[in-house]
Amino acid sequence: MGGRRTNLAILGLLVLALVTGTVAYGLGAPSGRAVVIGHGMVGLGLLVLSPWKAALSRRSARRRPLRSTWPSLILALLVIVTVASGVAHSTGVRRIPVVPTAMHLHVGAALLSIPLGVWHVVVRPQRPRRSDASRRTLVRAGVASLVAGGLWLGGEGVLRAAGLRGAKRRFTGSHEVGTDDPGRMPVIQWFLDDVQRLDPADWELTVAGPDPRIVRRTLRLADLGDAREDVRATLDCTSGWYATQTWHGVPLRRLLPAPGPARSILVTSVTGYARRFPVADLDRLWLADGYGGMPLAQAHGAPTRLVAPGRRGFWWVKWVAAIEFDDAPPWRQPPFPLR
Ligand SMILES: Nc1nc2c(c(=O)[nH]1)N[C@H]1C(S)=C(S)[C@@H](COP(=O)(O)O)O[C@H]1N2
Ligand SMILES: [Mo]
Repeated sequence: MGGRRTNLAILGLLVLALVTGTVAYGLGAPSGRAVVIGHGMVGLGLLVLSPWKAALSRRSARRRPLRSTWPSLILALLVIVTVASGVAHSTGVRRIPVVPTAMHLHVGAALLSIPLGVWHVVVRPQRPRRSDASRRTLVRAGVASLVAGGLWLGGEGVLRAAGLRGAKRRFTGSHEVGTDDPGRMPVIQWFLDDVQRLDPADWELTVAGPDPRIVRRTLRLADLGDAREDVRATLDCTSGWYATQTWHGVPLRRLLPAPGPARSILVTSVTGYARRFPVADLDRLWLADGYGGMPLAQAHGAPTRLVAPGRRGFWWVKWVAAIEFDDAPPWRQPPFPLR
């Protein structure tokens, strides 16, 4: 394979990896399984091309002084770490030295590689040629996809044959930890939030209707009373684990007045961490104060947290302080929390 084509193929795979990885990160429903599988195939595709790319890089590095090649070396290292930690995660490795989980390393190295990758494309451009858009390229891409798909299936077979934890990962790629055993469930802060230790006796929830001037109420824990029901739901964190629990909570539909013209529901934590949901989710969200027959632990959101089946963990706001109807559309928020 020519050097130019190899480089373009690598670039294409890196872009695909970022897109599928980002989508997979937000994914909560099994219908998106193909994206996660595609993400794995792209990673394996990079592995397959790596010997060709390594030869090209060695040649290029020999022609240039070290001061102009070190950013490329760091980029190569970051991509290698990203693929290796992705493979490690898939096999079932969770803990590795220094970083909290293999998934943290995977995402961290990938994010760091973006600015270097952009720089690399700018200073070492590879122009596609008109002749690249040929049937031959299409056939090659098809063969490459088949090879990557075969490798992916082979890899899954190996995980199964070796009885590795990775064989049982969920459609999101997450591993089971602490199902029906909340004490074993990890405690995860998205980014910068601190674990809160709140006194249930003092807890107050602000509930505001479509027009806060008309409906604004304060609820206390005792008010949840008999409206609680059991919900079997899976908390699936983007750091690569999931746990299914029987949660005890009140459906938001029963806590909130009719949505009226509101377009979204804003759920805010005492810490300021917040997520905005479409009003259609009123029937799919619960305010929970317990799981498995016991009250929530403080670190898991006591006195109350949101239970959002079918949504990734970062939607499950802990230490809920306010639930408000709002005119803003549900998409008016960063796709992932920023704090
Ligand atoms: N207030 C607040 N709620 C939060 C978070 C946070 O950082 N702050 N992290 C979210 C993330 S990323 C996950 S995976 C779940 C983890 O819940 P757990 O700590 O009970 O396992 O809480 C979510 N709710
Ligand atoms: Mo998470």
